[in-house]
Amino acid sequence: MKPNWMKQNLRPRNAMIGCWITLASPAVAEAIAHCGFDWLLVDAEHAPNDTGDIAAQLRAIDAACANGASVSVAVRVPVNDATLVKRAMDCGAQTIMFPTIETVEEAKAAIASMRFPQNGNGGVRGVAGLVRAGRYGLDREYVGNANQNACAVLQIETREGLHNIEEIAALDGADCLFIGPADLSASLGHLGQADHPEVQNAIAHILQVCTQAGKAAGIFAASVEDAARYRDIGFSLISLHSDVAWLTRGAMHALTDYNKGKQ
Ligand code: 3PY
Ligand code: MG
Repeated sequence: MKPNWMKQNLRPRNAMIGCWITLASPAVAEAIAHCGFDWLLVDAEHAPNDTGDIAAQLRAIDAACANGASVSVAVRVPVNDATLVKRAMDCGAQTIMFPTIETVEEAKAAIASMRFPQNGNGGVRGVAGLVRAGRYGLDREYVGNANQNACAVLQIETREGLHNIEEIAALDGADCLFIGPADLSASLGHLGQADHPEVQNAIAHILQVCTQAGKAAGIFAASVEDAARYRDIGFSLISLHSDVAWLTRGAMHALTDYNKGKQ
């Protein structure tokens, strides 16, 4: 398996621009993989993706990469669960995003679920080499290299996560803390108001804690303007919205232009 580009490049202030893949469609994943983003997120939290769907989208993105694209992939599991992490990693995911990490114990469990037990690392990932990630057993080095390629992106998106942020950021193996603005706003009592000053202060605080801990911070951006602002203040992993947003916005934009021409 190739080294994990995202892990190798995750560091404070090194912005990588990405896109959420939510449409549960290998063709859409493949098409967006050709668009020039640095990374993509195959979402199994809110999108209707089971393990087989994740595998199909990873295959499609790999096909794009074999055909000229260059993009790294993360998979968001629906919940912090070692079995789901194992299955996504066996399919080929090297970077896992965990929703709603609230305590240091949850963060430790997430990190452990990504690692094969080795040298007392606390890893609990079940071992299989005969899986897609290990080229069905033909990659003899897969099992030995998998731990060093494992990249944990932990979502901080609740009041409790915010409260425990220093401890979580200090953990070895917490490669990136990623803000979910929608859930964070709701948890802070401001549903649908990511621009609320309390939410924006929380975002600034998380970024500052990450920077002090030498960790990369990430965030989902709802617009190009937000994404550029997050890049300029030092976020590393930025998602420029999603496949579905670009599809619907593009369609509406084209239709508006067409209708203007009729007047
Ligand atoms: C959130 O905003 O809550 C996310 O998880 C990312 O969109
Ligand atoms: Mg969320």
